[in-house]
Amino acid sequence: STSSTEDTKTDTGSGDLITVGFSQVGAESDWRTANTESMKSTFSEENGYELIFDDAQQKQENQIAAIRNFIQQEVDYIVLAPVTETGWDTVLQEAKDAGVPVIIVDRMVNVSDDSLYTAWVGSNFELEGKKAAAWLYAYLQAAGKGEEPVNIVDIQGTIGASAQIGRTAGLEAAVSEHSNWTLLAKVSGEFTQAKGQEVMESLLKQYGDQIDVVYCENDNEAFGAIDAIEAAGYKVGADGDMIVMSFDSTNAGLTETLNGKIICNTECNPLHGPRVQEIIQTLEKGETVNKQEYVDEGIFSFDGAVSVISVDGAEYPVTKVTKEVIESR
Ligand code: GZL
Ligand code: ZN
Repeated sequence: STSSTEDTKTDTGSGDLITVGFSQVGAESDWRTANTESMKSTFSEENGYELIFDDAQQKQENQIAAIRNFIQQEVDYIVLAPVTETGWDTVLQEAKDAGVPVIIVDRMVNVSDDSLYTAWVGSNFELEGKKAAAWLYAYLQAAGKGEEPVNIVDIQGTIGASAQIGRTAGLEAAVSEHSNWTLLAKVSGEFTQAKGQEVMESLLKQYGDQIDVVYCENDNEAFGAIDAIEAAGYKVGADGDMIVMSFDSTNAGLTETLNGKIICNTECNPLHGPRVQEIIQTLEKGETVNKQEYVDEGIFSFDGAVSVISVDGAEYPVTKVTKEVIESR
């Protein structure tokens, strides 16, 4: 496979390390980099692990090859961050037949038999989308624009990734609820800055200043979209031509939220390392683990006009971004 597999263990020969094979999606975004860092720092040799890391460069076939490689190497555990939800049954069956437990992180796998994985740790992506849409509704209400027509474009993530499916679903549920909201277009920005800029350029050619809201499904797409919007001579922000919303709340994303170019940033917690370690430690003791565990996530805004939102009857505080908020994370 063209992916890079690095074995991070310096051979101590001690043999008592727990060997973990981690198949990571790629390095497409700041969020992904933070997620990889969390896994590498958790599964270190001093913590008692040998981590075999594989970067699949966003290609499922590379992830499948990496999993087969881990099975050959007789790792103790396989951790998979699946690029998209489908196409995993065969290789997960091979891992099951080889007796290697598989832990899914971040996005979900859509398999015929969920005994093909032991546990999943990640985000409630549809809730993320619903939170962002609820913030938009409250923001427009607070600005006295609750009844005005609102034209939205959705720069989606990698099509078929749980984060894309959930964030798009959350927005579309709100669009169907608010008759004055129109979803002009949904186009994949593949969670990258380059593609986000390219997609925004074509959306501006097609819709220009008809666009009121740019709903970016991660920070790197938002950075690209902002560059395209400003290059076309428009202004982003509360008092600009259009507002840009985003997901991930990476440090770079919150910095753009602090300066108002991103007006609302729904957090996506990349720190799966500790959760996965808890699961492995529980399994090592022969105990059972929860099938699904959601990580906690907040929502940030530039404009403190909205301090709380409600989704499906539950309330979520909105944190106004400050320098201190960014430094405290
Ligand atoms: C979300 C994760 C997404 C991030 C993007 O948990 O799957 O993939 O939102 C990343 O930044 O590319
Ligand atoms: Zn998330």
